[in-house]
Amino acid sequence: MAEYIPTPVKWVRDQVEKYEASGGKEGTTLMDTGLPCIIVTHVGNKTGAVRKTPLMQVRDGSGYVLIGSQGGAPKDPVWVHNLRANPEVEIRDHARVFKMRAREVFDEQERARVWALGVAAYPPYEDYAKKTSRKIPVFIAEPV
Ligand code: F42
Repeated sequence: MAEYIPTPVKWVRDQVEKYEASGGKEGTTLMDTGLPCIIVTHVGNKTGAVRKTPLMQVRDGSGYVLIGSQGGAPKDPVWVHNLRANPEVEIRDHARVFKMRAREVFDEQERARVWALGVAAYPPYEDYAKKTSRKIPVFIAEPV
């Protein structure tokens, strides 16, 4: 198994540690919003290292919608590059861990459908989309 390299962003790294150490009982929401998160484990496209990224929990049937918003920043989060290169991911949703495959959504109709799921789960996604000219990448992770 490749080595895990934590994100340099402390509050995010701390959330991953709390979420995993508690077996999905703690650290499962975005700060004090009470909104649920998942942890996506993926492989760095440059280092080959194990990377772990908390994202909002956006259910789509037995799958999940992964939204590369990063708060509406001008650039895509780099986990997007990892998923494009290595689509095999693990998703931890509270106590359960699933092996999944992430596929980027390009079809406009499908994108509209899953974007609506995202905004319903986490309304600020809409504000983030307005804050940036980049097209926020959207993936669907489906059970393998
Ligand atoms: N981010 C979102 O985009 N969407 C969400 O819904 C979301 C929810 C959320 C909930 C809780 C929480 O704690 C954080 C949340 N975030 C959300 C933030 C998310 O977890 C990430 O921190 C954020 O999206 C930025 O992702 P990032 O992959 O750009 O992380 C950076 C800060 C990072 O870790 N960079 C590393 C570094 O050393 O600078 C490198 C990481 C990496 O993957 N490197 C690759 C490698 O090969 O190892 C190379 C990547 C490349 O191609 O350059």
